[in-house]
Amino acid sequence: MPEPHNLSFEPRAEGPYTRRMNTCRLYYSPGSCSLAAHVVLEETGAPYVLDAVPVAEGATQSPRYLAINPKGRVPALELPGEPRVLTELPAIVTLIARRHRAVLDMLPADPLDEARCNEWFAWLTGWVHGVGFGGLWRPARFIAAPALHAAVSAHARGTIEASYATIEQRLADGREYAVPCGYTVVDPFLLVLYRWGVRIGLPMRDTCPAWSALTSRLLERPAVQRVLRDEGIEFAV
Ligand SMILES: N[C@@H](CCC(=O)N[C@@H](CS)C(=O)NCC(=O)O)C(=O)O
Repeated sequence: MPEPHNLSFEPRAEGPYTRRMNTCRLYYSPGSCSLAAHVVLEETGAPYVLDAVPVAEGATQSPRYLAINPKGRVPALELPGEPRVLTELPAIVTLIARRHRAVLDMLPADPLDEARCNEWFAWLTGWVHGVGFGGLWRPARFIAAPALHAAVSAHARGTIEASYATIEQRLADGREYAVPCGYTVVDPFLLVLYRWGVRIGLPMRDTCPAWSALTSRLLERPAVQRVLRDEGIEFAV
C-alpha cells in the first residue's frame, strides 16, 4: 500500500518527500489521462509520490512545471537517478509494468499480446485523445481563427463518437479486457476515456454495454478505488 501522497503542487525543493530517493514522482491532474498512469502505479503496491498539476488551473503551463516538462502536459514521471522526467502515457505505464513485473502482470509476455497493447495505445493516444478530445476541448491547437473553433469542436465530437463505436465493437466479442489475455496497461486508459464520454454527454451505458461492463470490472479493483478517492473523483457506471 503506497504511503500518503503529497497532493499539492509545491516547489519540489520544499516538498516533504524530497529525501525519498527511491520513489518515483507522478505529476498528474485529477481525472486527466494521467489517472491511467496513477492506477498502474497504485497496482504495483510500491510507494510513490504524487504532485498535482491541475490542468484546469493552468498549472501545466506554469514556468515551474514547464521547467520540469517542457511539453506542458501530464502525466510525467520523475524517476530516481534520472535527470529528465519520462513523458507520454504509454511509455510511462510500460516502464512501470516492466519494472514491477514480479508483482504486476499488466504487460503481456506474449509478443502478439504486447503488440495488441501498443496497437490500442497508438490509436487511443494519437487519434481518440489527441485528435478527438484535443479537437473538442482545444480547437485552437488545430486552427488559429477563433471563428472556426466551434466547427473544429463539432467535427471532433463526431470523431470521438465514431471512435467510441469502434471501441465498443472491439470489446463486444466476449473479451473481459481490452486485450483478451487479461488486465493490461491499456485498461486504465479505457476507464479514463469512458469517464470522458460521460462528461461530454454521450449515453455510454446505452451505446457501449461491453465497455460499461469492462468499466464496472475496473471500478471493483481496490487500486482503482483508491486512485479515484485520492484524486477526488466520484464515478459510477
Ligand atoms: N500524448 C500525451 C498527452 C498528454 C496530455 O495531453 N495531457 C493533458 C491532460 S489529459 C494535459 O496535460 N493537458 C495540459 C494542457 O494542455 O495544458 C500522453 O499520452 O501522455
